[in-house]
Amino acid sequence: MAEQNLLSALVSGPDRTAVTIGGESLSRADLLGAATAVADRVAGASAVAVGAAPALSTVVSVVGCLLAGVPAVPVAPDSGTTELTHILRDSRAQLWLGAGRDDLTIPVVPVDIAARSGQSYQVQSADTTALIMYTSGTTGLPKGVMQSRRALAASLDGLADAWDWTPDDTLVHGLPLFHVHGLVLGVLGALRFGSPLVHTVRPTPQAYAAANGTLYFGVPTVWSRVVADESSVRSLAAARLLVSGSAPLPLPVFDKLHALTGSAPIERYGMTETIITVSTRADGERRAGWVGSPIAGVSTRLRTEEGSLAAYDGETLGRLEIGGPTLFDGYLNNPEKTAAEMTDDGWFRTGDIAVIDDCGFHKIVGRESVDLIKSGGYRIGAGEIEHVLLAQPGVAEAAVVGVPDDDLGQRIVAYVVGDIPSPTSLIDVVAQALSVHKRPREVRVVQALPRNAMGKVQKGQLT
Ligand code: MLC
Ligand code: AMP
Repeated sequence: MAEQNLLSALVSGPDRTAVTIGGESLSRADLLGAATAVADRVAGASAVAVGAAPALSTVVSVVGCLLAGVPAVPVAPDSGTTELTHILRDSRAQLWLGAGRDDLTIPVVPVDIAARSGQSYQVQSADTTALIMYTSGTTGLPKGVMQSRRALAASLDGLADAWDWTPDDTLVHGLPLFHVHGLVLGVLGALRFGSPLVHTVRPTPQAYAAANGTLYFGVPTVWSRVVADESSVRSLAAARLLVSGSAPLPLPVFDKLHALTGSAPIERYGMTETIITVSTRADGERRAGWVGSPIAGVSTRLRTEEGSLAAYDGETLGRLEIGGPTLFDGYLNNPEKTAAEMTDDGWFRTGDIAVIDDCGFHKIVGRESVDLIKSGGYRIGAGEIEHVLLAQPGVAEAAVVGVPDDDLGQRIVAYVVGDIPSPTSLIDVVAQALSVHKRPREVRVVQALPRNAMGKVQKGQLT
């Protein structure tokens, strides 16, 4: 079974450099030895949290958990205490892998990337939960998305097929290691297919240009910054594929990448709950604004508001649903929410509005809810931020929205009502309680929030 060897090239390929982060490298044999030493420390735990800094220790930790069959819970390195406490409590993580911090309530296991163990672990079943990845909803605190080894493997294999991803590729990116894009595609994909990974720590145009890769991953904000730096973008012309995902790629950025590198970017679409499901192909059409067709094994369908199937004519809008082996196994401790997002026949309701044309090409048009914001490719729930703001002295009401932004796609703006002497200090409050990328970029104090006759805030009037 393919999925039983989730990290197949790492465990059975010839020894060569596996991962380089910030200039420091581990060969496959050394990564396996160091990760096995982690597995020795965590084996038997029900779940283990990983302080997912952009460092080799994160890769060693996650691989160690996978070897031992222990679900890994990646945590943003700048998670504030409110977010961290919730994730640790909800996941019941028993250990923390990585650098310690003052607000930890569980034992810290330091990760030594120079440690080696030769212990051997049984190949885990495909049903085993590999990762519990926390992601924002429209309201409340982030939910733990349970991802099985089967789901990860199915998505990665579908993408390898679409992109002709082989050991001859050198993968380059600098994305965070606590989300699907950077961790699943960007690390586990490289270890599954045996392409060396160069992680640039930060996804800057200069670092991408210097890395000499063949396959590059970025969110639209990264590509928008790349095309603004002409010398960097021209040096990416030698790459085989530039791949964009996690948010809509603006048409001018697509066009500039095409013009300045000589080839159009690959766009692909996914979610924490479904992994990556739809993509354009290395050998297929690349159409600006469109994300391609379902990868092998994945099915999609569009529902109209009335619940019937929408026409695939490239114009009729519908709610996108996904079926197939890449789906998650539910939200941890939250069967009601899981049931609410699934259809009776086992498809996942993405919350995205899309059109599909008669060739099966998909275009993501927007989201059903204004309360899920995508900023810099990060998914951020308005409710989570409003909750933090409302707990601050003087804040009587709060409404958080995403407004269009050339760099970030959407920029978080908080509207607050109350007696607030220092509105900008509210930005730091959110950065410290949740995480830095969830901070509003702007706080606007207003006399009242626009409400309808029922008293519901009309967020459409704020964006
Ligand atoms: C600023 N900073 C503050 C601060 N204000 N720190 C604390 N408190 C404050 N009030 C500091 C930050 O710490 C940071 O410092 C610096 O300012 C810049 O922070 P930023 O503005 O947040 O970074 P920016 O450069 O704007 O980030 C852009 C970006 C980032 C593209 C690099 O948004 C990013 O990495 N996005 C990727 C998101 C992603 O991977 N999503 C995938 C989800 S999976 P310093 O020193 O650290 O620079 C998914 C599925 C799929 O969607 O389909 O892929
Ligand atoms: P996340 O759970 O963080 O992975 O965010 C998933 C959401 O990101 C999806 O539901 C989409 O709204 C959005 N998304 C991902 N990829 C794309 C893309 N290529 N184009 C448009 N939106 C995307």
